[in-house]
Amino acid sequence: MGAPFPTADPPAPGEMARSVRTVRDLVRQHSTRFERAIPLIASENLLSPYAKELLISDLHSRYAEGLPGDRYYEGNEQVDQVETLCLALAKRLFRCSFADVRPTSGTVANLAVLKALTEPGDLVGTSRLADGAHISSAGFGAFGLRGVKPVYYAWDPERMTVDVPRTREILRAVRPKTCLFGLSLFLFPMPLDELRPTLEEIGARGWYDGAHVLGLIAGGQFQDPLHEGCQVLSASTHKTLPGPQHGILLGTATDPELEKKLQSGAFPGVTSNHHLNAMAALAVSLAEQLEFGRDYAARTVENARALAQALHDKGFDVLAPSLGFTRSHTIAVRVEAEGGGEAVARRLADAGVIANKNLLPGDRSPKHPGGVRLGSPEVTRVGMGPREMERIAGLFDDLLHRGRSPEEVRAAAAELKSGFTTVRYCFAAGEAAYRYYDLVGCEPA
Ligand code: DSN
Repeated sequence: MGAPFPTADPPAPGEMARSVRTVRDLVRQHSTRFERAIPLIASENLLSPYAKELLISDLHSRYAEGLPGDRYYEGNEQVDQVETLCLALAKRLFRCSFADVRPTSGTVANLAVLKALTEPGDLVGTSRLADGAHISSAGFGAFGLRGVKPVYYAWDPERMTVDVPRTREILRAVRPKTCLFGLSLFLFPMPLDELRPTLEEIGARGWYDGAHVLGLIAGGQFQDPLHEGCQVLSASTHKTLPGPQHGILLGTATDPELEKKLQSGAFPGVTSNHHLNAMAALAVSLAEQLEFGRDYAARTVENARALAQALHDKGFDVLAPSLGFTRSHTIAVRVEAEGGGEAVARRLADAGVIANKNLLPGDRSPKHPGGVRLGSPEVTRVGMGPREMERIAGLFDDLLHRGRSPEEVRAAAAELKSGFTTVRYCFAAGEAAYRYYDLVGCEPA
């Protein structure tokens, strides 16, 4: 008897094994490529070995809707203890009284906040995408899903942050109930202290999307929004905080009603299960950050500034030179003279340097970004320092100014990277030469 309902055509002999092998081969090729590359995507990082191991644990197969001690499923005793520890570590690391580790990504965390703080039709203060905001703020992103309307802050392109006097005028005129601060091209702190009196005056809540700078906040290298007037901090947990791909909500103790709303925003609002394997990996990452995060964050910022300076010295148009280029993990380079953001990012990738094209303030068309965004989290994580940042700037110079071929530069990038394939600033560091890029497992028959 055939299947009672329609099914796909049966696979050809060997089709399954070919598919499995193809996927494994492609992932191997990807891993090898990254092992030999200089990874400069500002939003990426490497997991520690102990955290990574938990991603393939049995937790991956389980459900635990609800909160510790109040679940909809049985069998969650150990999960409850892991989550309780994860929450305690998060509160300790960020010196705050509220945490929720159930959002499964930064965008999901933002949706949970939108559900908690806003109603459809509300006005919400934010930055423009062209000024570096995350796509959550866009009509085609989380803002649009919740049906809220953005009220854009004025931008100061010289200081690469919000223009305070003009933004005060906008906020007083429009009076949004919620104001979101935070960027994906996040070079300098937001002027929270300066805008706080205006937010109080108009009765708006401060909300900070700290995805990019979460590890820098934890490590005391960037502004601390929960102690500068924001009631809620949402973030992903895998950028400057080198944890698993997951999300988090953090808050202050000022409003128990708000905390309840954030919790129900997370579940059942925008998640069902919360990816328990990633949540456990996050607990390990938070514990490692309490130990190593201060040093790692300081080295990350130091490397970003060193890379910016070295590129500037080689004639690249790195933004904000008079301000020291950056106070975060990210730098922005205008590359119109080198062919524009898209062409340059592609040429870099061909040469083993992974970055992304990026819109910069003043770009005339969103389809033709004038810059590239570069980040130091991952190169710092594998132990590189200012000397290696100079060598990386040399790769840019060789490829984009001196006419070296992508093959030559790719070989030089691989040579540089070959000394840096061990993840640092984590529990296993020093215990074993852990090669992050290795894959384990047997071949399919
Ligand atoms: N897409 C990420 C970034 O690269 O900034 C943010 O989610």
